[in-house]
Amino acid sequence: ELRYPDRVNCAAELLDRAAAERPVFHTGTGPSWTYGELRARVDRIAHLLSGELGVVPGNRVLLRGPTTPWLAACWLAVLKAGAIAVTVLAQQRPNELRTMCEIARVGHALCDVRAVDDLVKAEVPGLRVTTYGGDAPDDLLLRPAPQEPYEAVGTASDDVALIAFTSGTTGRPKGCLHFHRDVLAIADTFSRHVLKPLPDDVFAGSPPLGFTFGLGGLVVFPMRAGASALLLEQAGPRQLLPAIAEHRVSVLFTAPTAYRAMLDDLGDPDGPGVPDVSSLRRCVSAGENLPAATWRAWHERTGLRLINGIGATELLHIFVSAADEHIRPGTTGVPVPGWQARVQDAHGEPVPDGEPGLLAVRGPVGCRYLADPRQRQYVRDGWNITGDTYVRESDGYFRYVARADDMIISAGYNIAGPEVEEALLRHPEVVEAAVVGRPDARRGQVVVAFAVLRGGARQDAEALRGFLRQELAPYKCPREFVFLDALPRTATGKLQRFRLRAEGGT
Ligand code: 3SK
Repeated sequence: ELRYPDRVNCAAELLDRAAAERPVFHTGTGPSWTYGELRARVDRIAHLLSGELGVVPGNRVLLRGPTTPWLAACWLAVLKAGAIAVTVLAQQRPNELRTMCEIARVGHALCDVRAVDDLVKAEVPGLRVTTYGGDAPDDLLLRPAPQEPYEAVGTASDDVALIAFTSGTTGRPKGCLHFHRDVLAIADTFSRHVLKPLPDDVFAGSPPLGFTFGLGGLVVFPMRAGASALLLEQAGPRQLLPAIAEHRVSVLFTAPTAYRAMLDDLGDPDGPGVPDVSSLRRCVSAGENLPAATWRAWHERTGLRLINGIGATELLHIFVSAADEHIRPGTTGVPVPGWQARVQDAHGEPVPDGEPGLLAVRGPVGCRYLADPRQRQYVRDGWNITGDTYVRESDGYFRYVARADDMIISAGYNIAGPEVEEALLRHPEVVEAAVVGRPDARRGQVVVAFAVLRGGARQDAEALRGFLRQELAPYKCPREFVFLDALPRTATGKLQRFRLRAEGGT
């Protein structure tokens, strides 16, 4: 069991893990930061927060900006000063920002000057906005501040450190409260037991710091290990590949879609100008289902065993996964040490191995929605119900079936959309696929497939239909096909199936 002292400030813990001269953050453009430089910059910001900005412990401070060392420094300073970081995404629009500020009762904001317009447009009553990274005299980084070390506020281990928002794939955003000890717990469970990071590791990835997937992978995990991270403002597959080669990235965090896109760009290992990814030793895939075909293609091309995982903003990070030789393609893995998982029915009764049911987990971090009645659906009898349908195999491995609300019932058959998507992705011309059920008077629902094709491929629904008939039982085969340029996704990269359900088919 994980034990932390009654008083612990997770920011101070993370900042003190390495010698001053060790690197902590690299960027695509400027010089790297050392732990010593980061500590000094965090302390300056913490002095300003608790001095002239008037922030007191327990105040909620919104953080908004592209992924930069300064955003990470602001996050650490807010926590070190005993305040609560409210993390949002740079893509969120004024009305979304206003809602989140209202829910979290945010009084202050630290905002990258390049992202401030939408925050101003949000017109949040009483919000005091301080920008950083600009040239105005009142810019956070240009204000005179005490030079001496800042003594971290002695927060309790169960004081709230951050509020992370999730809207899932639809609906009013929910603010998830997480404690100082939770931040350490995600590093001491998933990172420690699955990633097993070393001080010389260089972490990188696509999720932004406003998404707890990125906060863990790019700040908490590397710093807990005294390692460093490459923080990229643009971190799509096209930017990641050259950055991996240039910065000798060794631990990578991204989603299955990005692994597929990178595979396309990696092409033939002996071809000319192929990016060098030989520095990679751990590659984490999460955010959505990882098809076995993607796992195999990555393994074949790089020799690396992709680490699959399921996480949630409600539970801060990943709770089911597997390491090294325990990884089994086509499954998510087993409960991460420190976590328990089971599959249960709608009444909370465990279902037998091999049968689908709802994934329920419990461990060192729990879901605590801020003033939201949906708490009662998420946490039942001490178990967190993630909303995913899973099967537990007889050997204890957990296999993803679908989001619970994405099961399709057509003419009495239960069809898991991801199974049909995996079959579509085996077609050489299909780059991305999504499958939904559309209401149908005769069958209840019919299966509709959405496909993004490789550039130049012919949109031929009959050919795809013929291919799928070889791969799937006839009742699972889509009745309709829709060809799109891209699939609709949330700001954190999750597929928005509700949008597809509203689309027309062919
Ligand atoms: O997939 C997610 O939603 C997630 C959330 C937080 C941390 C990690 C992950 C994968």
